[in-house]
Amino acid sequence: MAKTPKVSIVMGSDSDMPVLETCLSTLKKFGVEVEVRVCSAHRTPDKAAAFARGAEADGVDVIIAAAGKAAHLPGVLAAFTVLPVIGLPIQSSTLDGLDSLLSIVQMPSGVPVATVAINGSENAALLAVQMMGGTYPELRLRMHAYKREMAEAVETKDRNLQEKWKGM
Ligand code: RP5
Repeated sequence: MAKTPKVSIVMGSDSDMPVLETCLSTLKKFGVEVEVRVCSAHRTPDKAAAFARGAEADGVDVIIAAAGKAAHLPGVLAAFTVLPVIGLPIQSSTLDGLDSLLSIVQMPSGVPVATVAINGSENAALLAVQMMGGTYPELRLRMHAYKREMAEAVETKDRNLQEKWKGM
């Protein structure tokens, strides 16, 4: 049986889950198999290492790792796997997510983490789909359709605004 595309969404705490709902639903819309895990680089470091080490054998194609504050989870997972890791900085209560963003994006050479915007949940999912497009042709086709629909939606908004303000 052909393998289905699979993404692991890993978050540092279940308090991150509200941000990840969009990520989850976007991946589901593309027909991607998703597993959702809580795993902390600081509170459960051994689990984080074991998860990342086993992800490839578990059939995971891409890992999306979300974390806030001193957000080391994406980098730690990337250290233990050759799978692509997308880092999703969570907006924190004290520094507005700038702490999370910088903790995730400033990886040293040799261990990349593809970082999306603070709370950029949808883009994390779309980037994962695009990364898997070379392996799964149906995902690439769906991404083409997604881009067309997005452009059509903008054109509809443009027409509606022109109509509304005509002659004013
Ligand atoms: C990080 O610390 C988590 O990713 C979360 O964003 C933040 C706060 O975690 P909780 O104290 O809410 O569990 O590890």
